[in-house]
Amino acid sequence: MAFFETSFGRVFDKTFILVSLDGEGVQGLGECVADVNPYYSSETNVGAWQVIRDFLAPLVLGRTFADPREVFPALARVRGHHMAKAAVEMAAWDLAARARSAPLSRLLGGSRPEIASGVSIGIQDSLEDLAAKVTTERDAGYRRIKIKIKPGWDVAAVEMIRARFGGIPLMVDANAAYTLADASHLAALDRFDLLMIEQPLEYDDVRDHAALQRLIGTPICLDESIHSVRAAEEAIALGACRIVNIKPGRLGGHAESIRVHDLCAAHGIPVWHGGMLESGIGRAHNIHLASLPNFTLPGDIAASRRYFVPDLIEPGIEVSHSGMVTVPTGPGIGVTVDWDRVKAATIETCDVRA
Ligand code: SMG
Ligand code: MG
Repeated sequence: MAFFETSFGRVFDKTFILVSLDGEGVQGLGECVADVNPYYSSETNVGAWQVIRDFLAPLVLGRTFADPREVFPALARVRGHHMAKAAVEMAAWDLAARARSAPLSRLLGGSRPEIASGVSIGIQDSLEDLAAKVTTERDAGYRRIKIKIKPGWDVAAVEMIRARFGGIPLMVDANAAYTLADASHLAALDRFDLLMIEQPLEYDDVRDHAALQRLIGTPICLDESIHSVRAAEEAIALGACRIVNIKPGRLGGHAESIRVHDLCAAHGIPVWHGGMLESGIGRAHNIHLASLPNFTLPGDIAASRRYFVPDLIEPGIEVSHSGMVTVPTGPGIGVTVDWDRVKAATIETCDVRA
Protein backbone atom coordinates (compact mmCIF):
# COMPACT_ATOMS: atom_id res chain seq x y z
CA MET A 1 0.00 0.00 0.00
CA ALA A 2 0.98 3.65 -0.36
CA PHE A 3 1.95 5.19 2.99
CA PHE A 4 -0.75 6.39 5.37
CA GLU A 5 0.21 8.91 8.05
CA THR A 6 -1.71 9.90 11.17
CA SER A 7 -0.69 12.08 14.11
CA PHE A 8 0.88 8.97 15.67
CA GLY A 9 2.94 7.76 12.72
CA ARG A 10 3.32 6.54 9.16
CA VAL A 11 2.53 3.00 7.95
CA PHE A 12 3.57 1.32 4.70
CA ASP A 13 2.09 -2.14 5.05
CA LYS A 14 -0.37 -4.09 7.08
CA THR A 15 -0.14 -7.29 9.11
CA PHE A 16 -3.30 -8.63 10.68
CA ILE A 17 -4.95 -11.71 12.15
CA LEU A 18 -7.68 -13.45 10.20
CA VAL A 19 -10.02 -15.57 12.32
CA SER A 20 -11.85 -18.46 10.67
CA LEU A 21 -14.55 -20.17 12.70
CA ASP A 22 -16.06 -23.52 11.70
CA GLY A 23 -19.55 -24.62 12.71
CA GLU A 24 -22.95 -25.68 11.37
CA GLY A 25 -21.20 -26.94 8.24
CA VAL A 26 -20.01 -23.45 7.26
CA GLN A 27 -17.08 -21.16 7.94
CA GLY A 28 -17.22 -17.62 9.29
CA LEU A 29 -14.46 -15.02 8.88
CA GLY A 30 -13.42 -12.11 11.05
CA GLU A 31 -10.52 -9.69 10.64
CA CYS A 32 -8.68 -8.36 13.69
CA VAL A 33 -7.95 -4.63 13.37
CA ALA A 34 -5.10 -4.62 15.87
CA ASP A 35 -1.78 -3.50 14.42
CA VAL A 36 1.88 -4.41 14.88
CA ASN A 37 2.24 -1.46 17.28
CA PRO A 38 0.03 -0.19 20.14
CA TYR A 39 -0.29 3.37 18.75
CA TYR A 40 -3.94 3.68 17.72
CA SER A 41 -5.01 1.50 20.67
CA SER A 42 -3.24 -0.56 23.32
CA GLU A 43 -3.83 -3.82 21.44
CA THR A 44 -1.25 -5.44 19.14
CA ASN A 45 -1.25 -8.41 16.80
CA VAL A 46 1.02 -10.44 19.07
CA GLY A 47 -1.20 -9.76 22.09
CA ALA A 48 -4.41 -10.45 20.19
CA TRP A 49 -2.97 -13.71 18.87
CA GLN A 50 -2.27 -14.93 22.39
CA VAL A 51 -5.60 -13.71 23.79
CA ILE A 52 -7.61 -15.31 20.98
CA ARG A 53 -5.73 -18.63 21.14
CA ASP A 54 -5.47 -19.05 24.92
CA PHE A 55 -8.50 -17.21 26.30
CA LEU A 56 -11.21 -16.42 23.74
CA ALA A 57 -11.22 -19.57 21.63
CA PRO A 58 -11.82 -21.85 24.67
CA LEU A 59 -14.85 -19.70 25.58
CA VAL A 60 -16.58 -20.25 22.23
CA LEU A 61 -15.32 -23.52 20.71
CA GLY A 62 -17.62 -26.51 21.14
CA ARG A 63 -20.42 -24.30 22.42
CA THR A 64 -23.85 -23.65 20.92
CA PHE A 65 -25.05 -20.08 20.57
CA ALA A 66 -28.66 -19.41 19.62
CA ASP A 67 -27.70 -15.94 18.40
CA PRO A 68 -24.34 -14.24 17.68
CA ARG A 69 -25.42 -11.56 20.20
CA GLU A 70 -24.55 -14.12 22.89
CA VAL A 71 -20.88 -14.25 21.90
CA PHE A 72 -19.65 -10.92 23.33
CA PRO A 73 -21.22 -11.58 26.78
CA ALA A 74 -19.66 -15.09 26.70
CA LEU A 75 -16.23 -13.43 26.47
CA ALA A 76 -16.83 -11.12 29.45
CA ARG A 77 -14.34 -12.85 31.74
CA VAL A 78 -11.59 -11.41 29.54
CA ARG A 79 -11.29 -7.70 30.22
CA GLY A 80 -10.68 -5.30 27.35
CA HIS A 81 -9.07 -6.78 24.22
CA HIS A 82 -11.98 -5.59 22.12
CA MET A 83 -10.15 -5.99 18.82
CA ALA A 84 -9.34 -9.62 19.62
CA LYS A 85 -12.92 -10.20 20.77
CA ALA A 86 -14.37 -8.49 17.71
CA ALA A 87 -12.42 -10.75 15.33
CA VAL A 88 -14.00 -13.80 16.98
CA GLU A 89 -17.44 -12.25 17.39
CA MET A 90 -17.61 -11.01 13.80
CA ALA A 91 -16.55 -14.45 12.50
CA ALA A 92 -19.48 -15.85 14.51
CA TRP A 93 -21.86 -13.38 12.79
CA ASP A 94 -20.57 -14.36 9.36
CA LEU A 95 -20.96 -18.03 10.31
CA ALA A 96 -24.53 -17.48 11.58
CA ALA A 97 -25.51 -15.59 8.43
CA ARG A 98 -24.02 -18.25 6.16
CA ALA A 99 -25.76 -21.02 8.13
CA ARG A 100 -29.06 -19.20 7.44
CA SER A 101 -28.05 -18.45 3.81
CA ALA A 102 -28.76 -14.80 4.58
CA PRO A 103 -26.67 -11.68 3.95
CA LEU A 104 -25.01 -10.44 7.14
CA SER A 105 -26.77 -7.07 6.81
CA ARG A 106 -30.15 -8.79 7.31
CA LEU A 107 -29.05 -10.40 10.59
CA LEU A 108 -27.58 -7.11 11.81
CA GLY A 109 -30.80 -5.22 11.06
CA GLY A 110 -29.53 -3.23 8.08
CA SER A 111 -31.82 -2.14 5.31
CA ARG A 112 -29.85 0.08 2.91
CA PRO A 113 -28.88 -1.56 -0.41
CA GLU A 114 -25.86 0.74 -0.71
CA ILE A 115 -23.83 2.92 1.62
CA ALA A 116 -22.19 6.31 1.19
CA SER A 117 -18.43 6.22 1.04
CA GLY A 118 -15.97 8.80 2.33
CA VAL A 119 -12.22 8.84 2.12
CA SER A 120 -9.45 9.40 4.66
CA ILE A 121 -6.33 11.20 3.48
CA GLY A 122 -3.23 10.89 5.63
CA ILE A 123 -0.77 13.63 6.50
CA GLN A 124 1.30 14.48 3.43
CA ASP A 125 4.82 15.79 2.88
CA SER A 126 3.53 19.07 1.43
CA LEU A 127 0.35 21.04 0.77
CA GLU A 128 0.93 20.35 -2.94
CA ASP A 129 0.87 16.60 -2.29
CA LEU A 130 -2.31 17.07 -0.24
CA ALA A 131 -3.97 19.04 -3.04
CA ALA A 132 -3.10 16.26 -5.50
CA LYS A 133 -4.63 13.63 -3.20
CA VAL A 134 -7.80 15.68 -2.69
CA THR A 135 -8.15 16.10 -6.45
CA THR A 136 -7.84 12.34 -7.02
CA GLU A 137 -10.37 11.41 -4.35
CA ARG A 138 -12.87 14.13 -5.21
CA ASP A 139 -12.75 13.04 -8.84
CA ALA A 140 -13.23 9.39 -7.79
CA GLY A 141 -16.62 10.43 -6.38
CA TYR A 142 -16.14 10.08 -2.62
CA ARG A 143 -18.96 11.72 -0.69
CA ARG A 144 -16.75 13.43 1.86
CA ILE A 145 -13.10 13.95 2.44
CA LYS A 146 -11.36 13.60 5.77
CA ILE A 147 -7.84 14.73 6.32
CA LYS A 148 -5.59 13.75 9.19
CA ILE A 149 -4.30 16.68 11.22
CA LYS A 150 -1.72 17.29 13.95
CA PRO A 151 -0.10 20.40 15.40
CA GLY A 152 1.75 22.04 12.52
CA TRP A 153 -0.49 20.37 9.91
CA ASP A 154 -3.98 21.71 10.52
CA VAL A 155 -5.29 25.23 9.82
CA ALA A 156 -3.11 25.84 6.74
CA ALA A 157 -4.08 22.46 5.27
CA VAL A 158 -7.80 23.13 5.71
CA GLU A 159 -7.42 26.69 4.44
CA MET A 160 -5.68 25.42 1.28
CA ILE A 161 -8.46 22.89 0.62
CA ARG A 162 -11.22 25.49 1.08
CA ALA A 163 -9.36 27.93 -1.18
CA ARG A 164 -8.74 25.38 -3.94
CA PHE A 165 -11.75 23.06 -3.68
CA GLY A 166 -14.53 25.30 -2.37
CA GLY A 167 -17.31 23.87 -0.24
CA ILE A 168 -16.64 20.12 -0.61
CA PRO A 169 -17.84 18.04 2.37
CA LEU A 170 -14.74 18.11 4.58
CA MET A 171 -13.73 16.96 8.06
CA VAL A 172 -10.52 16.51 10.05
CA ASP A 173 -9.23 13.74 12.35
CA ALA A 174 -6.57 14.52 14.97
CA ASN A 175 -6.18 11.06 16.56
CA ALA A 176 -5.78 12.69 19.98
CA ALA A 177 -2.96 15.07 19.02
CA TYR A 178 -4.19 18.12 20.99
CA THR A 179 -4.99 19.15 24.56
CA LEU A 180 -7.65 21.43 25.99
CA ALA A 181 -4.99 24.16 26.09
CA ASP A 182 -5.23 24.19 22.26
CA ALA A 183 -8.92 25.20 22.37
CA SER A 184 -8.43 28.65 20.84
CA HIS A 185 -6.19 27.21 18.11
CA LEU A 186 -8.85 24.59 17.29
CA ALA A 187 -11.52 27.31 17.31
CA ALA A 188 -9.65 28.80 14.34
CA LEU A 189 -11.05 25.88 12.33
CA ASP A 190 -14.63 27.06 12.96
CA ARG A 191 -14.61 29.43 10.00
CA PHE A 192 -14.07 26.57 7.52
CA ASP A 193 -17.48 24.96 7.94
CA LEU A 194 -16.09 21.49 8.66
CA LEU A 195 -18.54 18.61 9.06
CA MET A 196 -16.75 17.68 12.27
CA ILE A 197 -13.43 17.39 14.07
CA GLU A 198 -12.69 13.80 15.06
CA GLN A 199 -10.99 12.90 18.35
CA PRO A 200 -9.04 16.11 18.97
CA LEU A 201 -8.07 15.22 22.57
CA GLU A 202 -6.75 12.23 24.55
CA TYR A 203 -7.76 8.75 23.40
CA ASP A 204 -9.53 7.90 26.66
CA ASP A 205 -10.93 11.33 27.49
CA VAL A 206 -14.53 12.43 27.67
CA ARG A 207 -14.51 15.34 30.13
CA ASP A 208 -12.11 17.62 28.26
CA HIS A 209 -13.93 16.95 25.00
CA ALA A 210 -17.12 18.18 26.67
CA ALA A 211 -15.30 21.34 27.75
CA LEU A 212 -13.84 21.79 24.25
CA GLN A 213 -17.24 21.31 22.60
CA ARG A 214 -18.51 24.28 24.62
CA LEU A 215 -15.63 26.41 23.26
CA ILE A 216 -15.73 25.55 19.55
CA GLY A 217 -18.50 25.60 16.96
CA THR A 218 -17.30 22.64 14.86
CA PRO A 219 -19.11 19.46 15.97
CA ILE A 220 -16.83 17.02 17.79
CA CYS A 221 -16.95 13.38 16.71
CA LEU A 222 -15.46 10.81 19.07
CA ASP A 223 -13.55 7.79 17.80
CA GLU A 224 -10.92 6.37 20.20
CA SER A 225 -12.87 7.46 23.33
CA ILE A 226 -15.94 5.41 22.39
CA HIS A 227 -14.61 2.00 23.45
CA SER A 228 -17.86 0.73 24.99
CA VAL A 229 -21.59 1.38 25.26
CA ARG A 230 -20.93 2.88 28.69
CA ALA A 231 -18.34 5.27 27.28
CA ALA A 232 -20.87 6.35 24.64
CA GLU A 233 -23.49 6.95 27.34
CA GLU A 234 -21.04 9.08 29.33
CA ALA A 235 -19.97 11.06 26.27
CA ILE A 236 -23.56 11.80 25.30
CA ALA A 237 -24.57 12.67 28.89
CA LEU A 238 -21.65 15.12 29.20
CA GLY A 239 -22.09 16.67 25.76
CA ALA A 240 -18.61 15.55 24.69
CA CYS A 241 -19.61 14.93 21.08
CA ARG A 242 -22.36 15.58 18.55
CA ILE A 243 -21.38 12.71 16.24
CA VAL A 244 -20.01 9.21 16.89
CA ASN A 245 -17.62 7.09 14.81
CA ILE A 246 -18.45 3.39 15.15
CA LYS A 247 -15.73 0.77 14.65
CA PRO A 248 -16.67 -2.76 15.61
CA GLY A 249 -13.02 -3.59 16.34
CA ARG A 250 -12.86 -0.89 19.01
CA LEU A 251 -16.20 -1.88 20.57
CA GLY A 252 -15.81 -5.67 20.62
CA GLY A 253 -17.84 -6.60 17.56
CA HIS A 254 -21.11 -6.10 15.75
CA ALA A 255 -23.47 -6.58 18.71
CA GLU A 256 -21.85 -3.83 20.81
CA SER A 257 -21.69 -1.61 17.71
CA ILE A 258 -25.44 -2.04 17.21
CA ARG A 259 -26.02 -1.09 20.85
CA VAL A 260 -24.01 2.13 20.38
CA HIS A 261 -25.82 2.77 17.09
CA ASP A 262 -29.20 2.42 18.81
CA LEU A 263 -28.15 4.54 21.79
CA CYS A 264 -26.99 7.34 19.51
CA ALA A 265 -30.19 7.11 17.44
CA ALA A 266 -32.25 7.51 20.62
CA HIS A 267 -30.32 10.72 21.41
CA GLY A 268 -30.42 12.17 17.91
CA ILE A 269 -26.67 11.64 17.43
CA PRO A 270 -25.75 10.58 13.87
CA VAL A 271 -23.10 7.89 13.47
CA TRP A 272 -20.77 6.83 10.68
CA HIS A 273 -18.60 3.80 10.14
CA GLY A 274 -14.88 4.20 10.76
CA GLY A 275 -12.09 2.32 9.03
CA MET A 276 -8.94 0.58 10.23
CA LEU A 277 -7.22 0.02 6.89
CA GLU A 278 -8.94 -3.35 6.64
CA SER A 279 -8.56 -5.84 3.81
CA GLY A 280 -11.68 -6.62 1.80
CA ILE A 281 -12.75 -9.14 4.44
CA GLY A 282 -12.95 -6.62 7.29
CA ARG A 283 -14.25 -3.98 4.89
CA ALA A 284 -17.12 -6.28 3.86
CA HIS A 285 -18.12 -6.62 7.52
CA ASN A 286 -18.08 -2.84 7.82
CA ILE A 287 -20.28 -2.39 4.76
CA HIS A 288 -22.96 -4.68 6.20
CA LEU A 289 -22.93 -2.88 9.55
CA ALA A 290 -23.06 0.52 7.85
CA SER A 291 -26.38 -0.47 6.23
CA LEU A 292 -28.16 0.18 9.56
CA PRO A 293 -30.45 3.24 9.56
CA ASN A 294 -28.55 5.66 11.86
CA PHE A 295 -25.38 5.47 9.74
CA THR A 296 -26.48 8.69 8.08
CA LEU A 297 -23.01 10.12 7.35
CA PRO A 298 -20.50 8.72 4.81
CA GLY A 299 -18.07 6.26 6.41
CA ASP A 300 -14.34 5.58 6.03
CA ILE A 301 -15.19 2.66 3.77
CA ALA A 302 -13.19 3.23 0.62
CA ALA A 303 -12.36 1.07 -2.40
CA SER A 304 -9.91 -1.84 -2.06
CA ARG A 305 -7.61 -0.24 -4.58
CA ARG A 306 -6.82 2.66 -2.25
CA TYR A 307 -4.80 0.29 -0.08
CA PHE A 308 -4.54 -3.22 -1.50
CA VAL A 309 -3.77 -4.19 -5.07
CA PRO A 310 -4.86 -6.92 -5.32
CA ASP A 311 -7.13 -7.33 -2.30
CA LEU A 312 -7.70 -10.70 -0.57
CA ILE A 313 -11.18 -10.74 -2.13
CA GLU A 314 -12.05 -10.94 -5.80
CA PRO A 315 -13.57 -8.74 -7.02
CA GLY A 316 -12.42 -6.04 -4.58
CA ILE A 317 -14.66 -3.43 -2.96
CA GLU A 318 -15.65 -0.90 -5.60
CA VAL A 319 -16.92 2.64 -5.09
CA SER A 320 -19.22 4.08 -7.76
CA HIS A 321 -18.66 7.46 -9.39
CA SER A 322 -21.38 8.80 -7.11
CA GLY A 323 -19.45 7.57 -4.05
CA MET A 324 -21.63 4.58 -3.18
CA VAL A 325 -20.74 1.01 -2.24
CA THR A 326 -23.22 -1.81 -2.84
CA VAL A 327 -24.04 -3.99 0.16
CA PRO A 328 -23.31 -7.61 -0.87
CA THR A 329 -26.42 -9.79 -1.08
CA GLY A 330 -24.83 -13.26 -0.94
CA PRO A 331 -24.68 -15.34 2.27
CA GLY A 332 -22.65 -13.93 5.19
CA ILE A 333 -20.26 -11.13 4.33
CA GLY A 334 -21.01 -12.01 0.70
CA VAL A 335 -17.56 -11.53 -0.81
CA THR A 336 -15.31 -14.16 -2.44
CA VAL A 337 -12.00 -14.73 -0.69
CA ASP A 338 -9.04 -15.58 -2.92
CA TRP A 339 -7.50 -18.29 -0.72
CA ASP A 340 -4.37 -18.53 -2.86
CA ARG A 341 -3.65 -14.89 -2.08
CA VAL A 342 -4.42 -15.42 1.60
CA LYS A 343 -2.03 -18.41 1.69
CA ALA A 344 0.68 -16.48 -0.13
CA ALA A 345 0.39 -13.67 2.44
CA THR A 346 0.22 -15.90 5.52
CA ILE A 347 3.10 -15.63 8.01
CA GLU A 348 1.83 -18.00 10.69
CA THR A 349 -1.22 -20.16 11.35
CA CYS A 350 -2.68 -21.65 14.49
CA ASP A 351 -5.43 -24.27 14.71
CA VAL A 352 -7.47 -24.34 17.93
CA ARG A 353 -10.09 -27.01 18.66
CA ALA A 354 -12.65 -27.60 21.38
O1 SMG B 1 -9.66 2.36 6.65
O2 SMG B 1 -9.69 4.00 5.23
C1 SMG B 1 -9.38 3.53 6.32
C2 SMG B 1 -8.64 4.41 7.30
C3 SMG B 1 -9.53 5.37 7.99
O3 SMG B 1 -8.48 7.23 8.96
C4 SMG B 1 -8.85 6.10 9.10
N1 SMG B 1 -8.68 5.45 10.26
O4 SMG B 1 -8.53 7.22 13.36
O5 SMG B 1 -10.15 6.93 12.03
C5 SMG B 1 -8.98 6.75 12.32
C6 SMG B 1 -8.03 6.00 11.41
C7 SMG B 1 -7.36 4.93 12.19
C8 SMG B 1 -6.51 4.05 11.35
S1 SMG B 1 -4.85 4.27 11.57
C9 SMG B 1 -4.40 2.71 12.17
MG1 MG C 1 -10.28 8.43 13.79
